[in-house]
Amino acid sequence: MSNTLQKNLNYKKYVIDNRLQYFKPHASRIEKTFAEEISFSLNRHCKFISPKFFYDKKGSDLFEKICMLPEYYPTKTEITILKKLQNELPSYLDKNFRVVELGSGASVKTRIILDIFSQIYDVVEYFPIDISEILAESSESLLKDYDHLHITGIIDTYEGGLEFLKNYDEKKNLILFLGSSFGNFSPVDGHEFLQKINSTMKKGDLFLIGLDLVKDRQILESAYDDSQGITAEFNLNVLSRINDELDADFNLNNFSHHSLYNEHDQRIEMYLKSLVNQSVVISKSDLLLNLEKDELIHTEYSHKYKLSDIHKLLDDVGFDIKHTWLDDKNYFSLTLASKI
Ligand code: AVI
Repeated sequence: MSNTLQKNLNYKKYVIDNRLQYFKPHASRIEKTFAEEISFSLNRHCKFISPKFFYDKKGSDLFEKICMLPEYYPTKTEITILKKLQNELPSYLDKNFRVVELGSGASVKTRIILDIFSQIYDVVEYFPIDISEILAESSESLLKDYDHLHITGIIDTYEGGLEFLKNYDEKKNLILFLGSSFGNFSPVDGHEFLQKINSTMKKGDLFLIGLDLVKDRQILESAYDDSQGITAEFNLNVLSRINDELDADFNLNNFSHHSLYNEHDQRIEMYLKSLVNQSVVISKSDLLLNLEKDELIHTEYSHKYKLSDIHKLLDDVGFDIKHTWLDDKNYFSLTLASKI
């Protein structure tokens, strides 16, 4: 294991036991605070709230519920494809791979990959990268179930974690980016992020990305506006979070969940719609927000792809596509790629 001076300077290492260690940046990087980002994004003509703010504890729990909804096909479908990989992925792996996951999982999906690795290797190494301390919780639950698992958690942004991984050692990495989380980036940010992943990879490393596919409007729209109203609750929860953390007075009854499929841009768009003319104070952002009846606050894009889009996205940043797996209905895709 390399321990370059730079790594020692930037990260503090926490060794829990011989199977579990974490790296955490020493000082938080100079990033805009939640209050500053909200002040910027709601103080403009086209108001928006970044989807990264959905995931406080309540938002993360609601997202888990969404994944189990009958209308929300992506999680279930990706799991069926991952199960198919049980026979096929090993042929792409040689003796020396570890699993790196962007977003930490103790979920079914991570476990399917760890099961595959457990068949091939005596010791399985797993590097989850996640900004949230949930990483610690999920790591412990995995260690209970996998005797030969060793976890190195990187509690940092994806970009920070990828930088950490770069030149870490000679062992090959299989980098997972599942769940079509990539679809929540804008096209420009997504391209930059793929470049970052590609530049982190050594020759021989592999990248497995899960992406949602273009399909019938009605299937897409009901996945993002379910009959139990969980997606609506998830969307509105970001306003509760702003109330709690930024000392604001959003009245949630004055907003509704609004989502639609924009066929031209191949994406679900989610908004919070103001139901009345209203003013909201966000104290910690120093903002008095005036909203007109029917005005929209944009909260999320969820892009959907054609296979040709996926190939272009990956080609453009210098990936060599090894294989794309689909489910029987062609709802979702998993693509394995290496660095050229
Ligand atoms: C996390 N991300 C991939 C989800 C999606 O489908 O875009 C977030 C989500 N938003 C509403 N439902 C699920």
